[in-house]
Amino acid sequence: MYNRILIANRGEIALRIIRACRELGIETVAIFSEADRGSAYLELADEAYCVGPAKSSQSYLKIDQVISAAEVGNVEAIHPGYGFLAENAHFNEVCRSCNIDFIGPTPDAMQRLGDKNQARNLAREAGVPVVPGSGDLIQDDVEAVRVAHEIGFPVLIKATAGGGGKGMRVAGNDLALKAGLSQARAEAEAAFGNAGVYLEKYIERPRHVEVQILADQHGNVVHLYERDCSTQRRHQKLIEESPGPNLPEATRQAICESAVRLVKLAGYTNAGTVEFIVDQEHNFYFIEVNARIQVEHPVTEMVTGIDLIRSQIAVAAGQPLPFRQEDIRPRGVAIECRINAEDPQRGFQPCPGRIEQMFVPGGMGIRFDSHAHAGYVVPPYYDSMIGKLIVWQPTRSEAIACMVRALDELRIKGISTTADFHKKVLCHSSFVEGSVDTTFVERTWLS
Ligand code: MV4
Repeated sequence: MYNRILIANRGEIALRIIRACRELGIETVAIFSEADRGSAYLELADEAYCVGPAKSSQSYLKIDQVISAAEVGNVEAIHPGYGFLAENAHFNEVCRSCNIDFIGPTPDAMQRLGDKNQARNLAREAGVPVVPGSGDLIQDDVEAVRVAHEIGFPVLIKATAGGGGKGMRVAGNDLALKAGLSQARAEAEAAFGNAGVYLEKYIERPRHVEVQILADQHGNVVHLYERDCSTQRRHQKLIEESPGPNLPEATRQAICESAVRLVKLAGYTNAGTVEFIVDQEHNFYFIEVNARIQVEHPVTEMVTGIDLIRSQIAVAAGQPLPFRQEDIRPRGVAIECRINAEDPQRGFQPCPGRIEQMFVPGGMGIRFDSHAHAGYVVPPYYDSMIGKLIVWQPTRSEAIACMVRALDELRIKGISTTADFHKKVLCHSSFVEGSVDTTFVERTWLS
């Protein structure tokens, strides 16, 4: 096992990883930008190094600066958390060439699955359902029109280097398809330096269901069941839960087994998520793989009892998974609400600033993963998430009631947060029924 790890991240996930390391007896080296200098959670690390000015492009994203901190800190491994450099195959490669373990998949697996079209082809090969669409990247307008007529409109144009909805265009006819194609290409070229696009049939009102997987370096792959992340706004997840509500048991098993087949074929190791969309008839389709730990990983931890960060570190260090698939039994229901420094009244505009007062909820089944506290100043430079409120209860209705109670108890003064908005969502009949799809928030609150 490692003696010393660098955490190439900030905020709640840096704190989450520091906590796991302390429990494992691993020393930690933290990094921070000038905007995060003096953040209280940095005190929990054994050492902390400044990697540059506030802007992430000049600090948390600077590979040479992060590697320098790792060299000076004399670490054996780097945990990238999520965002920043977490899915950067080049950074992953640089870590390895400096003899530092990257806590995540190999650069090869990361690259293969990071290309959405390649991942889609791999899914097909693994016998995992994909949305009807083009067999490969689209070469020209003529091919696009031919494919669209085969599968039927509306179609969705997707950038192969995309993700989180960037470079996507819906088209309902030939004309819109040709226009959308050049727009999507231009957007993808500008954002990712890769203009490759493919076509899929557009699935109306899908649910977003993703499967957590864990794979060690000895060929063992398990899934940790699914999360439903349909409660989102503009590709920003708001609420996540496990298990997926109203998901037939046979569908759940088929989705989870599909995820494992894909991960095995890809030679993927460490923790990862396989994303699916599920239509109104419970047909499921592979969408993409997230080659990292995700924000919403705690709901899976709560229902499986497995610490995902600890598991990531252990498998990166070469340990075999200490459990088999049949040992993993989901229990109860977990829900997570992302507490963001945003004003839902003003289109979820970010609200950085000083937290004047803060009261954190507690009691049975409640977990609050946050680096924030009274006196903490939310910097304007990074994403606006300041904490994650997670509850666990034996049943879904108890979990909803517990979350509403916890959100009532949570007091954050000085800045606006998404806490009250979550209460409205949780009390809405569609959420209570478990029938929310990815269009629910925008249809219901046009925000
Ligand atoms: C889709 C889709 C409908 N049909 N693909 C959005 C981001 C990327 N992860 C995949 N996405 C979608 N792909 C087809 N063929 C609808 C979405 C989608 C979505 C998916 C998951 C979570 C939220 C979403 C919000 C809008 C659209």
